[in-house]
Amino acid sequence: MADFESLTQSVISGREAQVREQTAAMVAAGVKPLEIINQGLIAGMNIVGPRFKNGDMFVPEVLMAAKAMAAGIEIVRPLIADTDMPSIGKILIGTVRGDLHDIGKNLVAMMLESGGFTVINLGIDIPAEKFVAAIKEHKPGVVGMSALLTTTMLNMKEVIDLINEEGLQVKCIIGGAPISQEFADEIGADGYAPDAASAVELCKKLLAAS
Ligand code: B12
Repeated sequence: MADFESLTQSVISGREAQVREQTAAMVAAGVKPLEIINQGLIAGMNIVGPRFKNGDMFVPEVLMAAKAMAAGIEIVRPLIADTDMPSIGKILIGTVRGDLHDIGKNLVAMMLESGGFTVINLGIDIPAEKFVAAIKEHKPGVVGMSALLTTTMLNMKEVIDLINEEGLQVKCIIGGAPISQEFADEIGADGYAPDAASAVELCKKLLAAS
């Protein structure tokens, strides 16, 4: 049977088939599902996050690692009752209206999931009304908006304005290549993070403070 260390290594190297095999072998050997997730699968992504942030890993490798981790989680998830799956908070995330870029947003979503958050990923080209409807339905602690174009980043303000108009209690964070802390302050966002690993830290900080 594979040990946690080699499962973690398979996640880091993005070896999806191997992660599947090793996870299934661990399940068959009676290892607890949550231990497989925390000590094997998520442990791998916890190493990938900082490596990506430091420039030691690149986007394609991170996506492969995240995909490999997700393949393992798929095997284990049915064995865990919903209530046992620990979640440290709910995050809603989407790319704003007019913008079709989603690689970075999906990385953020996957990193948040591997960090223990429940993530509702709305997708791309999401108008303010749709963000607001989803906030009412899912009641997240944080809503994350992504934009990669200097034209669509202006649509982030629309979302924040509508959230305020409706009096919804939710922290708003923003990100994407053209976004800065200065812009976040300007449109009244609660936070900005330059990359996926920092986004996880930011969400933890905001939810701890609320
Ligand atoms: C891939 C790509 C595309 C793909 C998108 C595929 C997809 N599924 O996403 C396609 C080909 C579809 C595309 C289309 C276009 N693109 Co384009 N694209 C890119 C490119 C090369 C890479 C973007 C990317 O994925 N980066 C990698 C990810 C990991 O980085 P990231 O998105 O920045 O995300 C990180 C952080 O920003 C942060 N983050 C991201 N989102 C969030 C959200 C939150 C809440 C937080 C906290 C953090 C966070 O964390 C992420 C991980 O670390 C960039 C160039 C570049 N260097 O950025 C151009 C770029 C963004 N595109 C550009 C343009 C102009 C276009 C088009 C208009 C081209 C055209 N003429 O048709 C169209 C627009 C389509 C549309 N309406 O959106 C320009 C934008 C210029 C500008 N300043 O506005 C860029 C900068 C290229 C350039 N130099 O001209 N594009």
